[in-house]
Amino acid sequence: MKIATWKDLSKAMDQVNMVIEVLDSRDPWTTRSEKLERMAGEKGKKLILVMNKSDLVPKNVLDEWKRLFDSMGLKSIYVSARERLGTLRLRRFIKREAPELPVKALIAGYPKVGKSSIINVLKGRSSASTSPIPGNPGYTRHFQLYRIDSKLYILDSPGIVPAEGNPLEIAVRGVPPEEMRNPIEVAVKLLERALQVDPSSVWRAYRIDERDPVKVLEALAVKRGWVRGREPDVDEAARQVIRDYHRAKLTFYVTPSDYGLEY
Ligand SMILES: Nc1nc2c(ncn2[C@@H]2O[C@H](COP(=O)(O)OP(=O)(O)OP(=O)(O)O)[C@@H](O)[C@H]2O)c(=O)[nH]1
Ligand SMILES: [Mg+2]
Repeated sequence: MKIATWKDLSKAMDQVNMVIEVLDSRDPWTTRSEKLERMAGEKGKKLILVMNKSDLVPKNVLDEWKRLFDSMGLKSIYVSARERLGTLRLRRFIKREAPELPVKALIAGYPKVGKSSIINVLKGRSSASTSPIPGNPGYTRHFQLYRIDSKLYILDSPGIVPAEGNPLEIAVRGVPPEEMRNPIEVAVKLLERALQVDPSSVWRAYRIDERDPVKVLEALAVKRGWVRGREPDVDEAARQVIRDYHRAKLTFYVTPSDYGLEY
């Protein structure tokens, strides 16, 4: 799977005058990249944060994140590319924050936060290709410039996987589930996180009433009839759990207070 290197990203950033950092609303804090933000700052590029997938999170929680970012002096907005919520507002917001018009903006962020989907809703039709799972056909491999309208151009980019980032997000987004060396380890961490922040998330997704992540994987394998020899195929169940997080079948969200953040 191709991800953007920092060198590529730096070159792309030199060609624009604005950076749109896309975050997953389910966990905007760990899908931020400090390095990306620092690079934008050093290059003197205007930075805005877009929390996408807002359809998966209650509005009061989105407002909390927004207030936190406000208090940090970061300009942010939440949208749902899938449900086309807030997308007209987003277009106006980008233009209002733009240092000049017409503006060329780089859209960047972790894999699968919905960068290409945002371009498509802004354009009003599917131009940039998208995919549900990292590395699946349709994911973004190259930088490509899209004309949204006469005043707005957006440069799409492959996902970034910042070395300093959160290990779970890196593991989940940085490698296609099919290619993971140890999907069980990743799925167990993901399930631990899900059960910690929302104990009912596993039940909602699978109708499995277990609190131990390994038992959840075993139960899922049994339920789906995935066996290897006579043992439940826990590897397959692990990959499924990771895919289900991307597809938002297994879903949970965090709030600023989950990180002890105050504002
Ligand atoms: N629930 C929900 N899903 C979304 C939303 N926006 C995008 N998605 C889904 O998220 C997945 C990833 O979207 P992409 O637009 O391919 O994400 P990307 O950031 O361009 O991904 P890469 O190019 O691989 O870095 C797709 O399956 C989209 O359908 C949204 O607002 N809500
Ligand atoms: Mg993309």
